[in-house]
Amino acid sequence: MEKLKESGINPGLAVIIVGEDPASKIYVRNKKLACEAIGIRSEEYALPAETTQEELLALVETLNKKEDIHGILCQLPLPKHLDEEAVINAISPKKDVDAFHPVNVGKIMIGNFDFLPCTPAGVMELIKESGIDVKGKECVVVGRSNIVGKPMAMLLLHQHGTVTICHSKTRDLKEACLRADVLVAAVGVPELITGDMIKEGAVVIDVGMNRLPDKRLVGDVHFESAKERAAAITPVPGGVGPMTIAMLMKNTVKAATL
Ligand code: L34
Repeated sequence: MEKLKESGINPGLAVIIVGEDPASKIYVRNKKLACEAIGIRSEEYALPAETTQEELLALVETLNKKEDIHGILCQLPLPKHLDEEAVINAISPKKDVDAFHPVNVGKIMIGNFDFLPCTPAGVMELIKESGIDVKGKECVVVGRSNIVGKPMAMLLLHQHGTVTICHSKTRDLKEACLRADVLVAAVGVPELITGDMIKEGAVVIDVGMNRLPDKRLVGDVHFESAKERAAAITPVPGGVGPMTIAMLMKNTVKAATL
C-alpha cells in the first residue's frame, strides 16, 4: 500500500447500505474495518429503508463520477421495493468491485476479466493456498445464484475442474455430492450438507451464512459430521466470509490501478 501511495495511487471504496438488515450491517462493518486495517479510504453511505430507486440511482451516478472513488459496492439484498438489477447496471463496470455488472459477468465467462466476484474468488484462493489443484477433479457446486453459484462454477471450470451445478430441483443431491472431490455449498439452507453426503477425503467449502432463531451462525454444511469425512473443510464463521472481504480489498486496489 505504501508503494502504491508513493506512486500516487490512493484507493477509495464507497459502500452503500440501504435499510437496517442486521447481517448486512455486520458485513459492511467488517469491510470498513478491513479498509482501515490496510489503508484503503472508505466512505459509507447508509441510506434509510424508504430510499427511492431514483435517490439510490442518483447516488450511484454521483459516485461513478467521483474521482477519488475507485470502487462502488451496494450491499445486497436491497429492500423489496428497490430494483437490484437496475442498481447493479448503473454502477460503472470500472468501479464494479463486486463484479456483478453484466459487462464484468460476461468477461468472466470468456476468461478475460478485470475483477472476480469476491466470494467465489475467495473460495479459489482458499483452494489454491491449501495446495489443492482442481484440474480434472469432480467439483460440485450446490447453489446457482448469480452472486456465488454460477460464477463459482465458472472459476472452477477455468481451473480445469469437471463441474456439476446442483440446485433445489436436483433429483438426487446426495448422489451428486458423493461424487465430489471438491464440494462448494452455497444454497442458504442451514446444515443441508451432512457427513453422509461427503466422499471420504473430499475438500468441502462452506459459503453458507445462516442465522438460526437461537442466534447461532451456521453454514450450509453440518460441520461436525462433515469434518469426519472431509480431508479439508472451512468453518463458519471464520472461513469464506473473511476471504470475501480480502478479495474486496484486492479488487479495490485493482480498480485504483485501472
Ligand atoms: N454487494 N452484497 C454485495 N457484495 C457482497 O460481497 C456481498 N456479500 C454477501 C451478502 N451481500 C453482498 C458479502 O459481503 C455475503 N457477504 C459477507 C461478507 C462478510 C462476511 C459474511 C458475508 C463476514 O464477515 N463473515 C464473518 C462472520 C460475520 C458474522 O459474525 O455474522 C465470518 O467469519 O464468516
